[in-house]
Amino acid sequence: MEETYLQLERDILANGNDKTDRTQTGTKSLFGYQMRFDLSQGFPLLTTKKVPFGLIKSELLWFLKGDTNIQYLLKHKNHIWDEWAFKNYIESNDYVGPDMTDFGRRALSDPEFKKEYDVQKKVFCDKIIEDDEFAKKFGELGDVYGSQWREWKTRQGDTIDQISDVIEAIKKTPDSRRLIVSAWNPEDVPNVALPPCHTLFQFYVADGKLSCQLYQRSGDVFLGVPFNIASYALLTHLIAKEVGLEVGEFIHTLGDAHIYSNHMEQVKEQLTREVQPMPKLWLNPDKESIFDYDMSDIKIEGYNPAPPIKAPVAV
Ligand code: DHF
Ligand code: TMP
Repeated sequence: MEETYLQLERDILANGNDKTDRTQTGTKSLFGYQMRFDLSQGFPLLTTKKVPFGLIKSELLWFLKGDTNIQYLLKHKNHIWDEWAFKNYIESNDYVGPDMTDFGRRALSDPEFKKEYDVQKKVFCDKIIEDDEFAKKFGELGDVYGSQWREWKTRQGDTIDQISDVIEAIKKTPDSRRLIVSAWNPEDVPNVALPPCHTLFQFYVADGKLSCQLYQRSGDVFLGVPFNIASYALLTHLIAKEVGLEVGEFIHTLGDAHIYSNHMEQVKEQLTREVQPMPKLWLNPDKESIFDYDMSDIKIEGYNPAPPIKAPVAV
């Protein structure tokens, strides 16, 4: 299964278009790519580098709570969304520290600046955890996944809980061709920290198995995509369990699938490594609703990955 992901990396290295991008890092990219993962064969967590499953769990539980404030993530020692909240803070009038404009790129090229940046970001994160008022103001990422999934705002002023609705629909009309959750709301796109990368997903039931296909408009193949694969595999397992089905396939369809220019060496290193058997997922059998899980109710077993490979995230 992991081989399909490694093949994506190889295909981009061999045939990717050189493109500029919003973050000014530069990428090699392909448009339109599909990977299929048979979830009955094992859990698709990459073994050619260690992928921190704890962070994937806490991020998914955060989405499922409908939460869009990074305070929950920070309390779970998850820092994958820090930069996007920090950006809002330093651009506000409340921030009085040293100039942090363009911190993502400057931290990569200027070690003195990086020290200062690390200090300021730590101060920011500590304050988000300790000060609820501050967190309300600056920990909020806007109408990102949690909000669109659980509280999509309608023109009438109501909200739609797309996750609850899709679960009900899978139970009542498993053959429906409308089992869809959309995170892409054109009205909100100009106002969010980062417009949804995983844009829309659809479920499909056959032979007592639940499959899920994701359309991801933009995929950071080295950093984000391994998280996205594991996250949607986990979501499919959670929903399958609640509706009483086995798991089928996770189908990952990518729009712009890219490798950043500062991830090339890491990708080449990863491609020299040998694939290990896929781990297995354990879910607490006592939990019924997808909304009842805590961190300790979800575990990964038999995971023996190669060491992690560090790479800078483009902000
Ligand atoms: N922007 C970009 N340019 N790429 C992304 O993948 C991305 N992902 C976001 C938000 N913005 C993004 C949310 N998801 C990491 C993984 C997923 C993620 C954000 C960051 C990441 O840095 N992963 C590291 C480990 C981080 C850690 O241990 O704290 C990794 O090596 O997988
Ligand atoms: P973009 O909005 O300019 O496409 O930038 C978003 C970047 O973040 C892009 O490199 C894709 C990456 N990304 C993922 O790959 N997966 C994710 O889950 C998220 C949130 C972002």
